[in-house]
Amino acid sequence: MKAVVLAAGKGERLEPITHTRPKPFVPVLDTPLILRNIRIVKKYVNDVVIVINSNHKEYFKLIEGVSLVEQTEGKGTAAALLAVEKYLERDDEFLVIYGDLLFEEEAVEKIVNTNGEAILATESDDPKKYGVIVKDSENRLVRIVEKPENPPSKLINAGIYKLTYDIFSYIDKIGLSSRGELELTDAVNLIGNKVKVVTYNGIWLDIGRPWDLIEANKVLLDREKDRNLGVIEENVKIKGKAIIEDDVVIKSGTYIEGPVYIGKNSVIGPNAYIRPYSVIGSNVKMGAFNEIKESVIMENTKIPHLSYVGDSIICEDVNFGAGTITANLRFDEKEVKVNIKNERVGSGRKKLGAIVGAHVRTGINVSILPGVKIGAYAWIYPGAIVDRDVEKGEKFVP
Ligand code: TTP
Repeated sequence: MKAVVLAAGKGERLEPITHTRPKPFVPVLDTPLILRNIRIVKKYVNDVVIVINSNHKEYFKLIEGVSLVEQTEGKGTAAALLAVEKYLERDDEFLVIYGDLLFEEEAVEKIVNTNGEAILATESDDPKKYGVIVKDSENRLVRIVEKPENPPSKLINAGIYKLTYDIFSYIDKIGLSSRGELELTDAVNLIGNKVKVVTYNGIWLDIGRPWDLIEANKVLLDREKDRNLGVIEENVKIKGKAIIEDDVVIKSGTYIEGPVYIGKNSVIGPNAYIRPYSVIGSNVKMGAFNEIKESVIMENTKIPHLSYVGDSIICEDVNFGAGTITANLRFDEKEVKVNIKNERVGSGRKKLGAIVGAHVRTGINVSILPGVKIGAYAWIYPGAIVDRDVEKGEKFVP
């Protein structure tokens, strides 16, 4: 069986993280999401085909043992699937998997072991945001209702399907959705009750907005086992679970409260404070008197001294000047909102700090307010209070 991974989206909602990488390359515990997913999927299929955006070829070429197909026409999940039509055989059954999902092996196992066409469903506490699944008493699909105001159930489309070549005749019959896309769910609705609904209760998250990345890393941290492959100097306190990779050095006076992840070659301390759910990538330098909490810090970033990073995402190769502080809580303690595609969107988090794109430089004494996004390559001049989003490459002068 083949698996088709749909990974040709633009990932605009995930900016500025996607200023420098395609969405499927966001890191979960320092591994690009797509590599984790391919590793899982390959246990069940003999061929993985990834549908990619032509602008992202250089990234996907680095993945070994997969076939790449470019989506050159149309927009939407069904348009993406059409790009692989000519690579599939008429009697093939194949998996279709959205490229921005975090899931566990059981999800794939369950759908592969179901006879005929199937859709994976999972329960959500906030079904309104997703495609809600209506099924009959024999667990057959009645329909998928996109983002309903009054969800008929808590069961949502988990973005993993087993389909046959017939799907292409249904795609021929659908038109563009209200958002101007060719949607796979519209074609699956036309197949109707031949499609079995397979319920899965394991880890499931779609990583669409920046704060989803903090959540994805948290969920995986909870599942991982302790391991310590690094060098821990004297007088370091580690409380709870810590995953410390090869060649990490934790310098004296550092206090770590798990669960935390520290990627290979990173140097922490002396005298740093690493709080729960901090995920630090490889080759990161985090020097003296820094406090980090529930944040994702990507590879090659330097936070040399005197910073506070809370509930934030700091992308790769960022350099923080001394005294760069992220604020993560509003005075009124209301939900932090973030600009996503020109709209103010509630993050669902009372605590959310900054989302800082790759290669950003901040000067000394920079303060960044909650929910602010800083585009890749921006420079923030010393003493700035960053109270609005900063464009990619912008020079922000106080
Ligand atoms: P979305 O998350 O709906 O779209 P996107 O990835 O473009 O993100 P954004 O809205 O933030 O710009 O896509 C769901 C999945 O389908 C995702 O894994 C990417 C894939 N996809 C394609 O392969 N081709 C497409 O044209 C679109 C829109 C999505």
